[in-house]
Amino acid sequence: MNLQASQRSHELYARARQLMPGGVNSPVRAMGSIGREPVFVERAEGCEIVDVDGNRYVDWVSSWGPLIAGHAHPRVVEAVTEAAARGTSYGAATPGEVELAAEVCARVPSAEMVRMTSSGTEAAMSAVRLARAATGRDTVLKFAGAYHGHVDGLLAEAGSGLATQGLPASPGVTDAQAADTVVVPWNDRAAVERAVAERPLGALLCEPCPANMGLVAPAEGFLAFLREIADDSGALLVFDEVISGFRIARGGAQEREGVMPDLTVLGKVIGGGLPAAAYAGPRALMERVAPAGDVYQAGTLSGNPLAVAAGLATLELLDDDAYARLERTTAELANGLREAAADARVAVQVPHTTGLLTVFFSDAPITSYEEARGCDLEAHAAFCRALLERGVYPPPSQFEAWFPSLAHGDEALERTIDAAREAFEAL
Ligand code: HOZ
Repeated sequence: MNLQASQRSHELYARARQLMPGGVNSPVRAMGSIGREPVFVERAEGCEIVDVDGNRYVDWVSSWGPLIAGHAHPRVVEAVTEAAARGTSYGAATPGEVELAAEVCARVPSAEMVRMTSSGTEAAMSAVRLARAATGRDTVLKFAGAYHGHVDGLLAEAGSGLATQGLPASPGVTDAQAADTVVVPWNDRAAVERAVAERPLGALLCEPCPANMGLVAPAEGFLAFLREIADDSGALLVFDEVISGFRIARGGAQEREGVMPDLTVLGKVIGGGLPAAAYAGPRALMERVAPAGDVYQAGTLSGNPLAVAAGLATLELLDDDAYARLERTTAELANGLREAAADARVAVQVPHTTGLLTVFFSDAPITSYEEARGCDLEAHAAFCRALLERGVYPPPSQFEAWFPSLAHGDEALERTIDAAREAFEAL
């Protein structure tokens, strides 16, 4: 498919750079790391986005995860429209929040109580605060390449946008905040054991299905090992399921892997495309949160009625059949990309799980952030540019994941795999 010249996107980008840092409100959208200008989106429907120049793309970003049902799903649009007509925000309790909290507790195995926030960053920050309060310990452990939002103390060796920009950490984080975080390599048991032996840790924080350094699965038994060492050392185990929650299974990675955290951080799907996130856990722990307890956290737009309506409408669509379809779509996409690369004699790894995959340009499987950083990023960038030129919108960074949705059908798969075949051949 030949696209129109991106004249309007180009003009908007020039204007945007005068008004917003880098011309965007979140760095990866600028597409700088793949060596091109951003696409400015006009509208979206199902699995397609349409840019301001009238170009249509099969969208594999899906707003980075919330849109598991696809863009502008009629049930979600209807729920949000109805909610908006009743008022957009009250700063007061609503019945919808109770319903959504019940739905989260019914789905996420370790959740007995939920506190909603507006973003995953807030939810991760608040979960860590609660873990510190509960253990009386300040230091938390995180993994290199994991991303838990832009919480000051958690930016060290973070994946996602920092990895994309090649930033090891961010200026502006105080030494004291940085000193409260220990970073160890993902899947490295000995490094975790050493960190735990060195000082008391309040929390072991991980993405149980890491997708912010690209998709890098936990090694066999690694999550169970984390559960055990957390118990033995008195640290809390915190799972950041902002991406994996409600996506890789009904109850997220904890259900799929059979390992229960003390606290779970949720985001993305829970808001169905509107700003919502949450943290959840057992009653005894969650009742430390104000006003039930003494750990303070609040938000004007927390539990916003539009976001709650979108989240509930989205979760209603996620039954067993939906997960089976999502699994099939993801597997077909992963297989198609692998075959297209093999036919073009390009070495790639395409790890996938339900609703997530990453294309790594490497001849060996990726098990850590270090290995992810060692992949051929130039080839990845060229691949992304070639896909965009052919009407396929991939995540414009290797340190992210592709997000198949329920709206991606056979035609989208075929268009994508055909474009990928040409893109691999062009490399
Ligand atoms: N870093 C976010 C994905 N992991 C990107 C958010 C955005 O640009 O919308």
